[in-house]
Amino acid sequence: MNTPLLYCIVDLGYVAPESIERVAEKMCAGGIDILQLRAKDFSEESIESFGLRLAPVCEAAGVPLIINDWAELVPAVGAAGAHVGQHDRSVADARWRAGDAAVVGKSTHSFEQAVAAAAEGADYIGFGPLFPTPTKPGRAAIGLADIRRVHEAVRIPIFCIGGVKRENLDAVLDAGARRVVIVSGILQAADIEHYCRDVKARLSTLNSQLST
Ligand code: TZP
Ligand code: MG
Repeated sequence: MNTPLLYCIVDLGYVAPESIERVAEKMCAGGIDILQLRAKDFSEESIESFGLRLAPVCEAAGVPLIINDWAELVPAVGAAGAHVGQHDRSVADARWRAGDAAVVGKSTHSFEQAVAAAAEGADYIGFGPLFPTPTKPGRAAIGLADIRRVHEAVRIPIFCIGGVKRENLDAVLDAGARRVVIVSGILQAADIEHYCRDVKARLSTLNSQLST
């Protein structure tokens, strides 16, 4: 992957089905690097049709499309890859279903899970939730304390996730994060494009300082 920094999710818990392209277009215009389709409680057929609608938007913007949970839909949708959770199928199984060239990411909720996901062959990990979040109800927040340690131990891209907003971004970056996933902060923003552009600019500035 080409140094992705801002990972966004079209989450059907926040976005009405008829609005998914419009929301994805705004995110892409705001400079996001990866887009995930997350549609809990929808049928496989619905998710395939959502994916087929998002694929051309992502393709036009050069943004990889990742399908949450449904690795087997990656070839039909023409998506770039799939994302699995701790209780989903393995990275290898997801890759087998999604295709050899597919990107496979994994959610992790602790230092140990992060190290294990990298050893399992994940292409990237989500690490969190850092803060309590209504997007993942009932999942305990892990806080910021392990972010730096995870970045020292894990060499694949690490996307810090869970309750990250523009307002707390500095605290998350000060704790050692370099990349983030933001869901509700972006989907509930009055101006999605501007919000994404703002967060992306801060991530780009930080990462260019770190690499020089
Ligand atoms: N995995 C860990 S936290 C989370 C997921 C999918 C939700 C992140 O959403 P938000 O709204 O940015 O807290
Ligand atoms: Mg899952």
